[in-house]
Amino acid sequence: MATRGFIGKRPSDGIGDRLPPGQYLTEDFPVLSAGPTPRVALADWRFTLKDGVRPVASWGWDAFNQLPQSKLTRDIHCVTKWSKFNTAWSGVMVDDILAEAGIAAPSDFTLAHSYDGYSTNVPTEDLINGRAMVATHFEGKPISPDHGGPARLLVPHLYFWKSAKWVSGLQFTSRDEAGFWELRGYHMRGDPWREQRFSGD
Ligand SMILES: Nc1nc2c(c(=O)[nH]1)N[C@H]1C(S)=C(S)[C@@H](COP(=O)(O)O)O[C@H]1N2
Ligand SMILES: [Mo]
Repeated sequence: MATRGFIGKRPSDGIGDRLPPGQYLTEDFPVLSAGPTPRVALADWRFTLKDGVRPVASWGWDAFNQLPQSKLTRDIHCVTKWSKFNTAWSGVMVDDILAEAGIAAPSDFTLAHSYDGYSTNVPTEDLINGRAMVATHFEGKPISPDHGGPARLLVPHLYFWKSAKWVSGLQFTSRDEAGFWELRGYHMRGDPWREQRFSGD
């Protein structure tokens, strides 16, 4: 039959092929935080890049905002199963942060650290080559405190727990070290298209 090749495919309505398995689409923007929202005054804010325990570069708020600015509009996917399409962010690409620090990524593993004590590990290759940014703006406005302002990591192609809110820095590590949720059974990479929700998935 002429239609045989189409059996089993989802309709091309623009939703099915953008929604990873097990996810549903929402128009809201839920807030998911492990604890209370930390308030970080811009005067005290710093972003620090570390190679192991050694700091290699650090920026205060004004200096950080002078780095090259980029925009990313991406679909995001939370492990609690909501997805939101076309979220528009701007900030500084991890590629540009590394370039400004004058280094290439020194190891294959990265831990993102946050002002609330949260951390999450991300394979370095998921942060570079145009994949991830430290976002300061959402939909054209400064990111609200609940959603991670002043600045959050954005790794839109991985489950959203990898996008550390209130980010304070990136630390390159020689081994893959589990972060907050990864220590509690969540996946070390977290690819929504492979449903890498829990360790062992
Ligand atoms: N610092 C920090 N970052 C965090 C979290 C957190 O508790 N603390 N929660 C994570 C989880 S589980 C998700 S789903 C997203 C939620 O981001 P949102 O509140 O902007 O939707 O942030 C992630 N980043
Ligand atoms: Mo989450």
